[in-house]
Amino acid sequence: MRLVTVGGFLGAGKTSLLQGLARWWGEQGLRLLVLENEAGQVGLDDRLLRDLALEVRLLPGGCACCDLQGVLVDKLKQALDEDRWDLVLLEPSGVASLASLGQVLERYVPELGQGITATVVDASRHATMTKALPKLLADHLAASRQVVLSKADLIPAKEVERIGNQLRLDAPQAQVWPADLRGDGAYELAQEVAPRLLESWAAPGRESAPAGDGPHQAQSYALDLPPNGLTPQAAQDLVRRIIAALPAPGQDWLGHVKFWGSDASGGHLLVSGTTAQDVTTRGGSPGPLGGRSWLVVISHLPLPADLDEMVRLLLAQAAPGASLEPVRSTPSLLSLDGLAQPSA
Ligand SMILES: Nc1nc2c(ncn2[C@@H]2O[C@H](COP(=O)(O)OP(=O)(O)OP(=O)(O)O)[C@@H](O)[C@H]2O)c(=O)[nH]1
Ligand SMILES: [Mg+2]
Repeated sequence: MRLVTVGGFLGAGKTSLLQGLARWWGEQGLRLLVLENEAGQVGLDDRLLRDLALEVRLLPGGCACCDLQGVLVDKLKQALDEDRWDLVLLEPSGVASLASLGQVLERYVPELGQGITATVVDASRHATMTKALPKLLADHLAASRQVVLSKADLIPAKEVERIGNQLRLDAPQAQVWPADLRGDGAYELAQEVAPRLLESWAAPGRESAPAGDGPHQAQSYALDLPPNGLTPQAAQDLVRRIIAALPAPGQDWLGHVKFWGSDASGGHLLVSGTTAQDVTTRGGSPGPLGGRSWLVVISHLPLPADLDEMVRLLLAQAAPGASLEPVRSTPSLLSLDGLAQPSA
């Protein structure tokens, strides 16, 4: 289970973006739980989201990063125990500090790491935010690798461009997406942003990242392993075989293949390699892996058209009974930012 947080100031467009993301991931077959934190006692956004047939749980009457910390932790632990969610989408209140949220997660729900964070910045109120709440804005930007510049329709294009450039300076680790989130806008944006969010799980926003270096192709997979279905050694072999099967293996191929899995006690394992020779395993020495796992293939060369089939075949050999779902059907373009190494 992964946690995706959609941060941003009050009314910036968090729920709008979350709706688009949820629709996109729902169509990919991911099982979604939404946690809606409302500063007010009554939830409205959760009703909006329930209309989309999403399971939504409400954390009303305060802020998840401070006064409702305990409630948030309980809800996340409950979701982990239920063991039926691929993604939990959290919308904190518009005044939540994302840095504080990250600390709460690390301390009380370490299974989730720092989660994945996107931030929505309201273009039409950017000037006001920088004057009135510069620390909150900086907090939101620092935590995120994907920054959505909403309400771009409300101000002149030149102004959108200027703010976008400013945000890229303020948050050099982030990709910035000017958008109109109304109507199908959020859903259309989600097709670009959602896969990148899942790819950035290994590289939290707060870490500085190498500068972008041109387009690369990436393909992510959600795997379902039988209980205890894959030994850590077999996971390492799987990554090695995938790298070896890519079109230009060895020195001519520049890329990264990463596998993430967990064992029955919640221990995590990250296997990654850039050549068949340098495949390494990091994580808390877990036992046999099972359940939801993830695989990401990133390449500077076009990925083979039959990559899905190839990966499915290699997975079937490594873990009979496992299934695999591409997180998006077409390989996406992303910059080298996505390749930042996770900490061990
Ligand atoms: N014109 C325009 N309006 C937008 C855009 N994105 C969101 N809105 C509107 O802005 C208002 C707030 O959007 P929400 O998605 O509810 O914002 P939020 O961040 O979830 O708000 P809170 O949860 O209350 O903090 C709604 O009326 C949206 O329709 C956009 O890109 N352009
Ligand atoms: Mg909202």
